[in-house]
Amino acid sequence: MKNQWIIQRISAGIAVLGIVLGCESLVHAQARVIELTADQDSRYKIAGMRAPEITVKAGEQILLRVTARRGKSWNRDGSVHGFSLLRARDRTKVDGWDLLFKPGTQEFVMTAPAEPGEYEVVCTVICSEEHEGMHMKFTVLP
Ligand SMILES: [Cu+2]
Repeated sequence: MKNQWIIQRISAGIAVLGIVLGCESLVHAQARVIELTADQDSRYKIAGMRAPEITVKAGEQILLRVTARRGKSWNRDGSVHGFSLLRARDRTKVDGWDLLFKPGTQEFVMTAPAEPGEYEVVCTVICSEEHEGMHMKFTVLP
Protein backbone atom coordinates (compact mmCIF):
# COMPACT_ATOMS: atom_id res chain seq x y z
CA MET A 1 0.00 0.00 0.00
CA LYS A 2 2.86 2.34 0.88
CA ASN A 3 4.47 1.66 -2.53
CA GLN A 4 1.20 2.40 -4.28
CA TRP A 5 0.99 5.72 -2.45
CA ILE A 6 4.53 6.62 -3.53
CA ILE A 7 3.75 5.71 -7.15
CA GLN A 8 0.64 7.91 -7.04
CA ARG A 9 2.67 10.80 -5.65
CA ILE A 10 5.34 10.41 -8.35
CA SER A 11 2.65 10.15 -11.00
CA ALA A 12 0.99 13.34 -9.73
CA GLY A 13 4.37 15.06 -9.74
CA ILE A 14 5.03 14.11 -13.35
CA ALA A 15 1.58 15.33 -14.39
CA VAL A 16 2.09 18.68 -12.66
CA LEU A 17 5.56 18.97 -14.21
CA GLY A 18 3.95 18.35 -17.59
CA ILE A 19 1.58 21.25 -17.06
CA VAL A 20 4.35 23.55 -15.80
CA LEU A 21 6.52 22.71 -18.81
CA GLY A 22 3.55 22.93 -21.15
CA CYS A 23 4.21 19.37 -22.22
CA GLU A 24 0.74 17.95 -22.70
CA SER A 25 1.88 14.47 -23.66
CA LEU A 26 3.54 14.07 -20.26
CA VAL A 27 0.25 14.91 -18.57
CA HIS A 28 -1.84 12.74 -20.86
CA ALA A 29 0.42 9.75 -20.35
CA GLN A 30 -0.31 9.91 -16.63
CA ALA A 31 -3.84 11.15 -16.16
CA ARG A 32 -7.20 10.31 -17.69
CA VAL A 33 -8.73 13.34 -19.35
CA ILE A 34 -12.28 14.34 -18.47
CA GLU A 35 -13.79 17.11 -20.61
CA LEU A 36 -16.49 19.21 -19.03
CA THR A 37 -18.42 22.26 -20.13
CA ALA A 38 -19.73 24.70 -17.52
CA ASP A 39 -22.22 26.39 -19.76
CA GLN A 40 -23.93 29.74 -20.11
CA ASP A 41 -27.32 28.19 -19.24
CA SER A 42 -25.99 27.19 -15.78
CA ARG A 43 -25.56 23.53 -16.63
CA TYR A 44 -22.59 21.20 -16.52
CA LYS A 45 -22.33 19.26 -19.75
CA ILE A 46 -20.29 16.26 -20.87
CA ALA A 47 -20.33 15.26 -24.53
CA GLY A 48 -22.43 12.16 -25.14
CA MET A 49 -24.21 12.23 -21.77
CA ARG A 50 -27.80 13.29 -21.34
CA ALA A 51 -27.23 13.81 -17.61
CA PRO A 52 -23.60 14.72 -16.96
CA GLU A 53 -21.86 12.47 -14.49
CA ILE A 54 -18.26 11.81 -13.57
CA THR A 55 -17.08 8.38 -12.44
CA VAL A 56 -13.54 7.85 -11.20
CA LYS A 57 -11.57 5.28 -9.26
CA ALA A 58 -10.48 6.07 -5.71
CA GLY A 59 -7.17 7.91 -5.77
CA GLU A 60 -7.12 8.06 -9.57
CA GLN A 61 -5.23 10.86 -11.29
CA ILE A 62 -7.43 12.86 -13.65
CA LEU A 63 -6.95 15.84 -15.88
CA LEU A 64 -10.09 17.93 -15.78
CA ARG A 65 -10.35 20.06 -18.92
CA VAL A 66 -13.09 22.61 -18.41
CA THR A 67 -14.61 24.98 -20.92
CA ALA A 68 -16.62 27.67 -19.18
CA ARG A 69 -19.08 30.09 -20.74
CA ARG A 70 -20.38 33.09 -18.90
CA GLY A 71 -24.00 33.06 -17.73
CA LYS A 72 -26.01 36.07 -16.65
CA SER A 73 -23.82 36.94 -13.66
CA TRP A 74 -20.31 36.23 -12.41
CA ASN A 75 -17.89 36.91 -9.55
CA ARG A 76 -15.88 40.10 -9.16
CA ASP A 77 -12.68 38.14 -9.86
CA GLY A 78 -14.05 37.15 -13.27
CA SER A 79 -14.97 33.57 -12.34
CA VAL A 80 -18.10 32.55 -14.23
CA HIS A 81 -18.76 29.13 -12.65
CA GLY A 82 -17.36 27.01 -9.85
CA PHE A 83 -16.90 23.35 -9.08
CA SER A 84 -16.97 22.18 -5.50
CA LEU A 85 -17.07 18.50 -4.54
CA LEU A 86 -19.37 17.48 -1.69
CA ARG A 87 -19.87 14.12 0.00
CA ALA A 88 -23.47 13.15 -0.82
CA ARG A 89 -23.87 11.64 2.66
CA ASP A 90 -23.47 14.86 4.65
CA ARG A 91 -22.72 17.53 2.02
CA THR A 92 -19.31 18.29 3.51
CA LYS A 93 -16.66 19.63 1.15
CA VAL A 94 -13.79 17.49 -0.10
CA ASP A 95 -10.42 19.21 0.46
CA GLY A 96 -8.67 20.38 -2.68
CA TRP A 97 -11.78 20.25 -4.84
CA ASP A 98 -12.87 23.86 -4.86
CA LEU A 99 -12.33 25.18 -8.38
CA LEU A 100 -13.26 28.43 -10.06
CA PHE A 101 -13.53 28.81 -13.83
CA LYS A 102 -12.78 31.80 -16.00
CA PRO A 103 -14.32 32.03 -19.47
CA GLY A 104 -12.51 29.74 -21.90
CA THR A 105 -10.73 26.42 -21.44
CA GLN A 106 -8.59 25.56 -18.45
CA GLU A 107 -7.04 22.36 -17.11
CA PHE A 108 -6.74 21.01 -13.60
CA VAL A 109 -4.77 17.96 -12.50
CA MET A 110 -6.79 16.36 -9.73
CA THR A 111 -6.57 13.31 -7.51
CA ALA A 112 -9.85 11.50 -6.94
CA PRO A 113 -10.98 11.11 -3.32
CA ALA A 114 -9.54 8.08 -1.56
CA GLU A 115 -12.94 7.14 -0.18
CA PRO A 116 -15.32 5.33 -2.57
CA GLY A 117 -18.91 6.52 -2.60
CA GLU A 118 -21.37 9.03 -3.94
CA TYR A 119 -20.42 12.67 -4.26
CA GLU A 120 -21.97 15.73 -5.80
CA VAL A 121 -20.47 18.59 -7.77
CA VAL A 122 -22.04 21.98 -7.14
CA CYS A 123 -21.45 25.37 -8.73
CA THR A 124 -20.17 27.99 -6.28
CA VAL A 125 -20.67 31.08 -8.42
CA ILE A 126 -24.09 32.73 -8.56
CA CYS A 127 -24.16 32.40 -12.34
CA SER A 128 -27.87 33.09 -13.01
CA GLU A 129 -31.26 32.47 -11.44
CA GLU A 130 -30.71 28.84 -12.53
CA HIS A 131 -27.57 28.60 -10.37
CA GLU A 132 -29.19 26.37 -7.73
CA GLY A 133 -29.82 23.77 -10.44
CA MET A 134 -26.16 23.63 -11.44
CA HIS A 135 -24.94 20.35 -10.01
CA MET A 136 -23.79 16.94 -11.17
CA LYS A 137 -23.34 13.42 -9.85
CA PHE A 138 -19.80 12.25 -9.09
CA THR A 139 -19.08 8.63 -8.22
CA VAL A 140 -15.88 7.22 -6.73
CA LEU A 141 -15.43 3.50 -7.34
CA PRO A 142 -13.23 1.33 -5.08
CU1 LIG B 1 -22.66 28.11 -12.39
